[in-house]
Amino acid sequence: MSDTSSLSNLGAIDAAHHLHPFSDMKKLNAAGTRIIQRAEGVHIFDSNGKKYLDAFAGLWCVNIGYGRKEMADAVSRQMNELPYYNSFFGTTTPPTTLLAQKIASHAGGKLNRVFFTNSGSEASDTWLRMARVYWKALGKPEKTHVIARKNAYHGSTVAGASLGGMKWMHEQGNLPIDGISHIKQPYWYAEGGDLSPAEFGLKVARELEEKIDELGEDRVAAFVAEPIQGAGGVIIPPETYWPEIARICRERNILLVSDEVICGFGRLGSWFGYQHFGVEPDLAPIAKGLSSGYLPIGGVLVSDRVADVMLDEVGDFNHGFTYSGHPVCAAAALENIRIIEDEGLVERVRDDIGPYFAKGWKSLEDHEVVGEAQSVGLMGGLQLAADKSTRRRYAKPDDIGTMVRNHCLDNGLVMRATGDRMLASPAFTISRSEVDEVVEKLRKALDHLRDTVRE
Ligand code: PXG
Repeated sequence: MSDTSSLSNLGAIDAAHHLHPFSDMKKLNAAGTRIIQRAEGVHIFDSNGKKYLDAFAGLWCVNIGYGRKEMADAVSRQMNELPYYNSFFGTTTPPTTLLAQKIASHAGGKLNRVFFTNSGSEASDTWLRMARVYWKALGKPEKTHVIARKNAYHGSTVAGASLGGMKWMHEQGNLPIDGISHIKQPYWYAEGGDLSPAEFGLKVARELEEKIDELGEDRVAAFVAEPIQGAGGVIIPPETYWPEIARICRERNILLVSDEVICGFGRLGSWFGYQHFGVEPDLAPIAKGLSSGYLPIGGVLVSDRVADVMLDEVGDFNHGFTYSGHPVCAAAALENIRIIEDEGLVERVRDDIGPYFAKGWKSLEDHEVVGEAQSVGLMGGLQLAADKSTRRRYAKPDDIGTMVRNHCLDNGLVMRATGDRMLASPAFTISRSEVDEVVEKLRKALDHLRDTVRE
């Protein structure tokens, strides 16, 4: 579809036939949809030929950048050799098995096995069932409850959206399903009050302990959290948070589940987010960066603790998808990981471009409308504030964030806004001058906010 004339009525066709995810279709159809036609490196181009620097890597996923010919070649080779075969009835395919081994080689510790899915949402459904099956096999059929966090995102299937802590998602479709509770998120800026970040981190972690006491330890199967909450606004927990969570899970004998869908495969400058925070989960859903979004694939990393019980006690796990471990998607993921390894991209994020990004991002904290600007690796969250001296927030956070985001878009920069937080997660291949451009364009949008909104 490189002939732009053939795209001239795509907008009308889209309005007539295409229902977009997470969208108000009436409003979108009235405004008109943006058609993204091609991409290269960190840039995307729309059907009018307008170029944008994509500081969001698609949707937190195109970590090796766009336009990698090696990826197209690897996929094409696999399609020609074996486009599909399942792994249900005692079979597998070479890329599927080799990918499981490759992922385990980076997972470290006792995370030695992978169950494949097509997405992060399916990974949520998968680990939830697996955790319950695990406890039942150990003679604890009552240990089914999961504790998750408010404002978390774990997907959009019935289980994924229930595990997630987004109220506005629960309101549609009678969610959450039974057996899921949500505790506070470690969002110090908005909810920390007079506590120091370190004190607040401990306090919210200990809500887990309180919730376990309330429910009864023998009823709680697992706790799930993103190492850094992504869609919820890049909520970076205080340093005290994760070690305390790990202690509680260990002492109370509940499974720790680290949702690695965004943080996995290098975004924080470590192969997995739990490694950055120095904890080891029992289960870890993955997706996105596993294939850098070139093809859909996800999965669940399974520790020996759980796998041993599944193998020795459970027998059949009655769960799986037609495309679990799809060979072409697995070939894409293998090639993606080869690129990350060969180009040292995890190390680049940790030692080079991550620190460079952090410096530029942090420099925005001097701006009048910025409360704080934090990042880990190439994941940045910037808090907008009406009054930074008191941490007072704007009255209409969604409008404010959208205004900044739209200003960026008009100037050729793709960012994401969650309420009054601006989020960045660029490709690991972004250059220093491209990082400078992100910071400069975002600063201009912040100026625009300062000059237009007076509260
Ligand atoms: N867990 C996490 C932490 C995620 O970020 C999922 C699970 C679900 O993955 P799938 O592949 O089923 O989408 C996600 C997905 C946003 C946005 O606007 C974020 C996601 C998906 C869609 C939009 O930030 N994350």
